[in-house]
Amino acid sequence: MRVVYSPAHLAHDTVTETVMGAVIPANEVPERAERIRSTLEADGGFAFGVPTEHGTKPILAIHDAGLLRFLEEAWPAARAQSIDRPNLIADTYPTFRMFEGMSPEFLASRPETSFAAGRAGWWGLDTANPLLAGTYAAARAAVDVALTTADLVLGGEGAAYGLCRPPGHHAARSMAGGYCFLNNAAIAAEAIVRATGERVAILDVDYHHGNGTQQIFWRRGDVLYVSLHADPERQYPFFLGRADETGEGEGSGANLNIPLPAGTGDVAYLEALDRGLAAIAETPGDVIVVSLGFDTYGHDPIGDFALTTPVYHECGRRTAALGRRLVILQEGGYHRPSLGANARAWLRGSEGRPYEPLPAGGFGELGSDR
Ligand code: Q9C
Ligand code: ZN
Repeated sequence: MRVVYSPAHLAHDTVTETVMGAVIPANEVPERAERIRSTLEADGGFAFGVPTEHGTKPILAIHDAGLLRFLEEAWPAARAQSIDRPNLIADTYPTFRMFEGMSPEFLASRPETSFAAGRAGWWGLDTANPLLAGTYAAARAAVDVALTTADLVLGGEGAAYGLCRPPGHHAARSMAGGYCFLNNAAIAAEAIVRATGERVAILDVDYHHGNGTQQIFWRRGDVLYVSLHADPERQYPFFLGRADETGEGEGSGANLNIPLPAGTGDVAYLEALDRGLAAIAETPGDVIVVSLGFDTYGHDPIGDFALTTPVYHECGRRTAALGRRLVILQEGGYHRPSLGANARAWLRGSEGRPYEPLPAGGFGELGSDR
């Protein structure tokens, strides 16, 4: 399988994040992508390539120009305003309640403010999108990775994998959040729709609901969004991801959320996956964009599912069994020692290659027997 990877992600070198106000070591770190890269390289069955530059046009087909401008300007602006910190994280966000009773027209006329910390709140959902010197270049490179992966599939590959970092599915049209800045999968899906004129399905198997992807395609009938995720009753992003969110207007019925309980294991997960795959099979189209997360793994530090490494192989196999072409893009997954093994298992399954567990201690696989 062809793999697209860019070292630009290394400069988005996050160090800390906060959980309910407490500072903890960052979960979304460069080591994640490096673990996957080295395991796939050691496997020998993956051919690595670099992304080609696609410019801003495909990004602006999905995102507000103001968000992109903010991401580009934020770090230099923070420096110019003498915000002397290793990274910029907002602490004030314009929740819709701030504007209660004010008209949409009035709201649309509000300026984003010029102070860097205020702008970060204006364009952000939460504190989990730290801006650093290398963040903008990394986010742009992740988009190029996604678009190059889509190009490979449009060019005839049955499946290709984009090792995107930072991830993308929490980023909405005008909002970054949840470790995400630009929505790699949504940008790729839109590019495929425009190139083929056909419907595209997005299968989101990250542990978290992809609120950004749902928002972007909410009123669109040409992009089906199917997501398996932790029930937002107990998990981020809390305010979207429920089963009764099915799309509106042209997009009515083109959004399927499958929220799952804590402790979800291999058997229940495969049942839910089959439901999602059945919905995709009912919708015309030849390409599936997979938002692939491994925070569903049993040892993930921020998840509460109980999946094992071998089940990722079966998930890849069942997804490929739909007979559609696959643009597979990396999203989350934070148990670093297992990331390579889990990605390798999923991708091998999707190619019809046998699971063949890594030798114990081989490439850091843990829990293959769980
Ligand atoms: N600091 C993805 O998996 N909440 N994003 C973290 C703890 C945000 C996860 C709170 C989790 C975002 C792509
Ligand atoms: Zn996630």
